[in-house]
Amino acid sequence: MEAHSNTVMPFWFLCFLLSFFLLSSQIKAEVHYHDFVVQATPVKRLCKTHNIITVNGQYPGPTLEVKNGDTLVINVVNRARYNVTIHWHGIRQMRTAWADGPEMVTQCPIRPGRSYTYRFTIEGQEGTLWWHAHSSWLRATVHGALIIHPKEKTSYPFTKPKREIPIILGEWWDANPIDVVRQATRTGAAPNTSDAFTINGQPGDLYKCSGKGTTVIPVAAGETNLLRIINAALNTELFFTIAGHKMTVVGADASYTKPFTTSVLMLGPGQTTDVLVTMDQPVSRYYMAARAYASAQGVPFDNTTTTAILDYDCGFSAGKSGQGIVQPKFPKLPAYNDTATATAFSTGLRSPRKVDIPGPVDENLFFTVGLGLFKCPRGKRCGGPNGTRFGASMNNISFVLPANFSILQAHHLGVPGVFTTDFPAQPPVQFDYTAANVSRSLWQPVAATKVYKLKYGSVVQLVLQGTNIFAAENHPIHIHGHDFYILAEGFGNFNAAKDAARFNLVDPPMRNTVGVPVNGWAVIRFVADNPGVWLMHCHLDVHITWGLAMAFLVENGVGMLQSLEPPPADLPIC
Ligand SMILES: *[C@@H]1O[C@H](CO)[C@@H](O)[C@H](O)[C@H]1NC(C)=O
Ligand SMILES: *[C@@H]1O[C@H](CO)[C@@H](O)[C@H](O)[C@H]1NC(C)=O
Ligand SMILES: *[C@@H]1O[C@H](CO)[C@@H](O)[C@H](O)[C@H]1NC(C)=O
Ligand SMILES: *[C@@H]1O[C@H](CO)[C@@H](O)[C@H](O)[C@H]1NC(C)=O
Ligand SMILES: *[C@@H]1O[C@H](CO)[C@@H](O)[C@H](O)[C@H]1NC(C)=O
Ligand SMILES: *[C@@H]1O[C@H](CO)[C@@H](O)[C@H](O)[C@H]1NC(C)=O
Ligand SMILES: *[C@@H]1O[C@H](CO)[C@@H](O)[C@H](O)[C@H]1NC(C)=O
Ligand SMILES: *[C@@H]1O[C@H](CO)[C@@H](O)[C@H](O)[C@H]1NC(C)=O
Ligand SMILES: [Cu+2]
Repeated sequence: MEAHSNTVMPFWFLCFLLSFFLLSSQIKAEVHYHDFVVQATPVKRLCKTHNIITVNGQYPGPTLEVKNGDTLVINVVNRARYNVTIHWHGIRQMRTAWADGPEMVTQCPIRPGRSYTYRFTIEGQEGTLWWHAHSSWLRATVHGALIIHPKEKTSYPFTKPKREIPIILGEWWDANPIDVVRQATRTGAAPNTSDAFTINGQPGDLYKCSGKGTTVIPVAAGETNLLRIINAALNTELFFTIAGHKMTVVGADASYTKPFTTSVLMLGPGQTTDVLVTMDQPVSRYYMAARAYASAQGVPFDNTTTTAILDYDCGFSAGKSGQGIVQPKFPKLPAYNDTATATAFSTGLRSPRKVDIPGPVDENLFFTVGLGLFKCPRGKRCGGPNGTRFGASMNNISFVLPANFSILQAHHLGVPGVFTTDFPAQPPVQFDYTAANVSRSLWQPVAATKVYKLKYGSVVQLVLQGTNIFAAENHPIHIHGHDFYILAEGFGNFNAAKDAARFNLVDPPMRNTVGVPVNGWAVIRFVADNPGVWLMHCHLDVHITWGLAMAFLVENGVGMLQSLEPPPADLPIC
């Protein structure tokens, strides 16, 4: 009897233990450790080899896959010859602003030969985000996907897709991008436009010397796949489409959306879109393609087209039956200036169900966003229009990064003289923002490091108003550390009396980057529930270089859980 029960008990117990572990492993939060070595890596594109800066020798960089609730610990080692920082785009970073990454805003750069460990937890986010360098123009090649799965893989609010495929749209210069921005900064002229766009690092069949490397995505007839599309391009908003296939949008910027079907997407740099695509076409090969949505008139842009191939039934393309390679079908792309299509896409996005809109509003803010021109400093020659140098601003303040302390550090340590807290809540001068003839006396902004202070928990409504100074353009405005609801968007000047009636207070989409329509406006609302310093900027790097940025300083609330954590011991200092 004794022997019998001895053999039965452990077996029974083992089963119990096993099922316990299986269950708990599905819900238990994990800690993911990674090493990111930033280094020069030879990469050949468009017939030429360049020593580009990569993470771990990969272009695009490694994909991070985590679950909601997990913690990431990423040791970034800088073996490149440039200063670098890494930003985890769209991650809320609750109380961990020290890990957000924008250079001189939340940290000093990681110098060559040094390292810094970013540590943060994913809290209540699911979907597609990405990471990228946030120092000079390094993000051109230093970027990768950051995919957040639900805690349990079965809990997507849509049928579980067969495959999940990251599609990273990039921008390539046949030059060192750092040289390109340095030249522009030196001369004051507009930087050179890029030479190619890429899909998962490859320009595709329409560029010289590129056909062999074209990205091929194997799929099988009948299955439904999830494409996680990221616009990692530096300076270009992109249309994206697939020959013969409709896309059902189910998420954007790691927030789920009410499913809607479209044949074309528009993503500004920084934005992501998750789409379901059913492989319901005859077995063959189909191009997916991306090219510019160039909303500014008379401004040069890269007018090339990147492609990748959706390949039904792996091996078909190799000509199994000896009939040779099938020429993929090519999709129809919108015209470069097709603002109607861009608008139809952005206004088609909705939250999946009725949302509890934060209110009442504590802070009613109105910020202009746009370009400007600076007079050339005495004794210099400038390469901008008529001998000026390009600038850009929010509420006429052209943002300048501090030199000796990050803003967050200066705030934390109480160092004076690094920034001021007088960023204006309203434009200092009211004018017809979108007129064709904005007076020249208004074109030159003021260079300064100003932040806007927000009380912990305050509800912020912000009107972002594009201007027609120099050139109107669709600006993808990104806020660090916060998601926001987009209540409305429109063209011309925002009119509070008239346009408040257009606010969607039922199911507005939630995003971290909003495309402010060309010569138009967008209204967003968010809760400042994350203490720290949070950069808000245009995600066209050429515009942030010119100063199209500001920062919110969110004060601590009550107690530890509403306060910024202490800085990590290895935080880089200047
Ligand atoms: C920018 O383009 C001009 C004209 O093509 C060229 O002379 C210059 O070298 C380019 N700059 C960089 C940094 O590649
Ligand atoms: C792209 O621009 C170049 C010159 O800027 C022009 O010659 C060419 O026709 C354009 N290509 C397309 C596809 O629009
Ligand atoms: C777009 O560009 C085309 C050709 O350059 C032009 O004919 C058309 O008027 C433009 N459309 C808009 C909406 O600007
Ligand atoms: C440059 O100067 C010319 C001649 O005065 C003027 O017509 C043009 O509008 C100016 N361009 C800009 C961008 O200021
Ligand atoms: C940074 O520190 C240096 C050396 O102390 C000083 O000369 C400089 O003025 C400081 N820069 C700023 C923007 O405060
Ligand atoms: C701009 O044009 C409008 C309409 O033509 C005119 O009423 C206004 O005075 C002009 N404004 C400036 C600053 O020239
Ligand atoms: C920006 O500020 C400068 C300096 O005060 C002023 O000349 C200019 O008119 C202002 N422009 C706007 C749009 O407020
Ligand atoms: C790199 O960062 C250090 C420390 O902040 C700074 O002193 C140096 O000027 C930076 N180098 C470049 C090239 O920006
Ligand atoms: Cu960003």
